[in-house]
Amino acid sequence: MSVDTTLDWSALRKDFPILDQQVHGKPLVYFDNAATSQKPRAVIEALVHYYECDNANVHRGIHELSNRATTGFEAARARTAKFINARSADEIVYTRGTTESINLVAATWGAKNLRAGDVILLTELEHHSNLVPWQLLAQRTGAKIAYLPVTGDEGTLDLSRLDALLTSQVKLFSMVHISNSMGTVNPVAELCARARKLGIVTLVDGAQSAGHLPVDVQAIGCDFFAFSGHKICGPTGIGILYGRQEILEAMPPYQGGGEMILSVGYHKTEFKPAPHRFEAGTPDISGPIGLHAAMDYLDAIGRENIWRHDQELTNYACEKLAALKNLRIFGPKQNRAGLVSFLLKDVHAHDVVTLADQAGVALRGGHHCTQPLMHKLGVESTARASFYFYNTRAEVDRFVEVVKEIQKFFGS
Ligand code: 7TS
Repeated sequence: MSVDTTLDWSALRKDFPILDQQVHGKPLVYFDNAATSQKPRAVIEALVHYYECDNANVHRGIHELSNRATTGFEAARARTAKFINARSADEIVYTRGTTESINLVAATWGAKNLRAGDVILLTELEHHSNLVPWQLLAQRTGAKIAYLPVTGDEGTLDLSRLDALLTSQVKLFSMVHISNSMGTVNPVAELCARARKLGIVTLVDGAQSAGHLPVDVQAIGCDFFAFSGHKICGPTGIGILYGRQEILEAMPPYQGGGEMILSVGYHKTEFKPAPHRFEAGTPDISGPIGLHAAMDYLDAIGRENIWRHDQELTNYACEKLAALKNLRIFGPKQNRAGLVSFLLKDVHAHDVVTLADQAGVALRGGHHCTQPLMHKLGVESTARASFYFYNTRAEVDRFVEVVKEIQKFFGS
């Protein structure tokens, strides 16, 4: 990856109006980026422009505003294809987010292709969004779920177990790219290659990766890739499902309704080809338009630069936290994504988060929708600081000071 060392990160930070405020009388330190990212002015302005100038329903009218809305809506699809290096815009399905993208695959591909006795392979790192849809599908079809295990507090996958798990019963291998609670970066290209050799369909949950490092679905070699607009500086309510064209074309529809049909009779309907077959009803139109602005914004910075910045901050934060006593850090020691989960001895994660909030520092505490992983690690919850390119080393210093104050408060 070539990186640009001349980037002015503090100038970029000024693009985010929300960051310039006080919370409880203290400057806001927003370290909850894994939950959702903040929005640059370019995205906010794209949304305002759309509603002030172009708002109309898509694919219907033959009037000027409808044409503009449709053009913007479809241009964002082509932009998304470029963002993840899909072969064609027809491989991009709009959804509400990562969660709906995965549910769509389970409800369509899964319902058509899985039978009793088949196996869905997941990893022990998965977010509930990549667990529960498969559990529901397994209940309906009689398929079983198997897990590639993680090793200890480092939260890395035990790849030595993969060959034994990739049996001829496995029909789908669905895996997280970057763990939202551990920061692990999984070798998804290698995992997909090993599955593909055996004819196993693959899905990558890219919720934490798409906006943080360059993503190339062809290089990864996955059949599906899912992510959310709101975690990559875009609006809430818009998500993406990438599907390889041949696989999308062979899938039955998701929801039924307007927009997804070619013709409807009282007893029979012909469906549009992918991706429109999967998009029933009036879609979120401003969402893709805002997302388009977000993707332009991120790629002007360069995701290889964002990745480098993420890693620098994470390494700095881990170094400073590791120097504190009675503090347990979770996640890999090397090649960690831009987040750190931790626990203070004898202090509940929620107390850490509540006191940090009083000091203006926004963290997240809880199981991070990875409850089985927390149980495996023998904890109920962790506190988590998650970074993005607009965060600074000075903010990490402030965060670590606040953690020290919390330790002092609890005498831990
Ligand atoms: N997959 C991963 C790896 C995630 O981190 C999340 C959300 C999702 C799926 C679901 O994304 P959604 O946009 O459909 O909700 N993760 C988090 C988090 O870490 N804190 O809040 C949401």
